[in-house]
Amino acid sequence: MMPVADIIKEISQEEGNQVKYFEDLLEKIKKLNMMWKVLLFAFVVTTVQGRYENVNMKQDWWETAIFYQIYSRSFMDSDGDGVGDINGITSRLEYLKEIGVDVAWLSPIFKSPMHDFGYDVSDYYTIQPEYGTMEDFEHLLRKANDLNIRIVLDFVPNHTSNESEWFIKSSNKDEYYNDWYIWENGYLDEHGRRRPPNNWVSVFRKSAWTFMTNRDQYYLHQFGEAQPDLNFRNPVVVDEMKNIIKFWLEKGVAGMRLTSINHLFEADKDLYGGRYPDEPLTGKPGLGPEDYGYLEHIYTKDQEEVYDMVSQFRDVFDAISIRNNITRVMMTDANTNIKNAVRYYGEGIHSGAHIPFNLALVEDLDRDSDARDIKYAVDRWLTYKPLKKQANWLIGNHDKSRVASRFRPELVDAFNMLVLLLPGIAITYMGEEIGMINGFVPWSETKDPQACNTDDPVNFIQVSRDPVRTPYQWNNGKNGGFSTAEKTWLPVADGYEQLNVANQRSAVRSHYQVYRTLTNLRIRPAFKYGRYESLALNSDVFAFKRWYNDDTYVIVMNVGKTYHVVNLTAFDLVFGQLEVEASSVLSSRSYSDNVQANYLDLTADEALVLRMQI
Ligand SMILES: *[C@@H]1O[C@H](CO)[C@@H](O)[C@H](O)[C@H]1NC(C)=O
Ligand SMILES: *[C@@H]1O[C@H](CO)[C@@H](O)[C@H](O)[C@H]1NC(C)=O
Ligand SMILES: CC(=O)N[C@H]1CO[C@H](CO)[C@@H](O)[C@@H]1O
Repeated sequence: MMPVADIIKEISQEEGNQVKYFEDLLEKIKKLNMMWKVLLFAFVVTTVQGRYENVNMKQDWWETAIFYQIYSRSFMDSDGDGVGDINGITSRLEYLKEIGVDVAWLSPIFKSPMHDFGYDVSDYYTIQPEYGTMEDFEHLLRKANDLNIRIVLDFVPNHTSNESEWFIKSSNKDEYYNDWYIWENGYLDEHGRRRPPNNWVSVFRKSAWTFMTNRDQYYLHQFGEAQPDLNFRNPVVVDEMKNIIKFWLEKGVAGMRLTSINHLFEADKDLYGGRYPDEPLTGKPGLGPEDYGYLEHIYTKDQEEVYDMVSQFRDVFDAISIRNNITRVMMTDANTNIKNAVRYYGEGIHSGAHIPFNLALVEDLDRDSDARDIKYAVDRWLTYKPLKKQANWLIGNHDKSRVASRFRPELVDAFNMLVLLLPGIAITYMGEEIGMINGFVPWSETKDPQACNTDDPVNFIQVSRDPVRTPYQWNNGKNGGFSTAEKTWLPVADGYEQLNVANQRSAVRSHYQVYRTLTNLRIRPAFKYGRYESLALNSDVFAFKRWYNDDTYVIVMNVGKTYHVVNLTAFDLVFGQLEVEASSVLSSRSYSDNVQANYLDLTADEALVLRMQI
């Protein structure tokens, strides 16, 4: 048995932050007699707590930051052409500061013919002229820096635009660019007609292969026809992608988000006799050979090579972070299953992204989800996530129906509480802080290629992403204050006269006010470093606890449509009175009201942030 004095000495000398080390010690202490046990236990716990503080205080800038996604085309138009632009964003940076955002992440601003609104890049080193110039962008960076807001850029590595010089040269068999894309001959059917190489379907519907007459070959495009896939098995392409990352990081952006990362590679055709294999059918009812869901995407998504590529990209971020003595964050976006999703954190010899997007709240929840589904979605992600990595939360983006429309407007505050108060990084899609709703964009004005590709003036609405991209609603003036143009690129959503920032800013209770309260709360240690525990108190009421030392909060939300009385003492160490820190807009409770832990009545849709009184 280890002498007590030695144990104390060892604890005192321990320099690192290995909590495991203390756990081992606690094991040893268990074997001592009772009195020593009690004394030593108290000593170890106090010391460990101190160490936790030290460890936690070392958080890097991004680890609990709030990221705000700006759909660049729709945020603010400075020159009256009906399209959002960079100077428009610059002019609204104070607003981001006001609501407590740390990072503005911009949807693509690179030169693009806009077939997919910037997700089809024709030149990665140039700003889209419609959005401004490089000088405008540098001005944005300077002003953001003055306000201590960081800028992150979207980067689309999977494909370029079909109007990029690289693609045009490749389609002309230019020697250097010849192998930059995926070119195939296709085959002749029994009638002697030229057919695509296989059955692969684009994410936006229809064959993933398009014929180019000048090259007399098909090119692969996993997304739209205007988005030819780059060939990541060509090392020259990989080098160029790294150069692009370096270029923007050196210019001073705080990070980049790599989109659709799991599409970078297709199966290696050499392993299949030189021909890309057909993908098997899913057998899902109601789908035809032109629908993306018709096939099981085992050869076009989530290929093993992707994880090594991510690791190579991360090395570029790390090299520049070290050189500039500040972390440049790598974010990745992959729509995939949870086991693949968490692989983007890195594993074994492969380093991963700082922030691999967590789509759980977006993909796993819908209008029918109840408190148990929310708990399950949150806890499931936390369970799969590597223990020591930071979680991240988002509930919407430029591809997904808005919270107010996907769930209901009354739940906007509850979902903002989730995103902002769960442990880790929070990501808000612009407009969610004021509870914007999907706009209505008729077929005649539809722009989204995913919707246009349906060729269906009735059902296009089910896949159209235009409704979540309508202009930001600043005030009740012309075009919601977004633009002075006669016509904006997408119509402003109905109801902007009431639902806008100016109105909500002057109201005593509004989504905007709740959002600001939440971003202020986030600064407290319980939310920055604190631990997390959750309960579905019944099928309608979800609650979670965050605490740090003695400071304990309970966030409780009734996502059902009926009144409930709940007992929060179901949580360990929650009792007595709690004080209201924040409440959803329609709640009758306001700041500093008291509630009883063992008897809390909640109206439908009511959501509260409560702090335990001691
Ligand atoms: C690029 O693709 C779009 C959409 O299919 C098409 O309209 C356009 O003509 C193409 N441009 C070139 C240069 O091939
Ligand atoms: C790097 O930055 C940190 C603060 O972020 C500072 O304390 C340190 O001195 C810097 N190191 C160098 C070499 O500039
Ligand atoms: C969430 C996200 O970034 N979605 C984008 C993925 O990539 C396609 C094609 O580039 C875009 O259309 C999506 O908007």
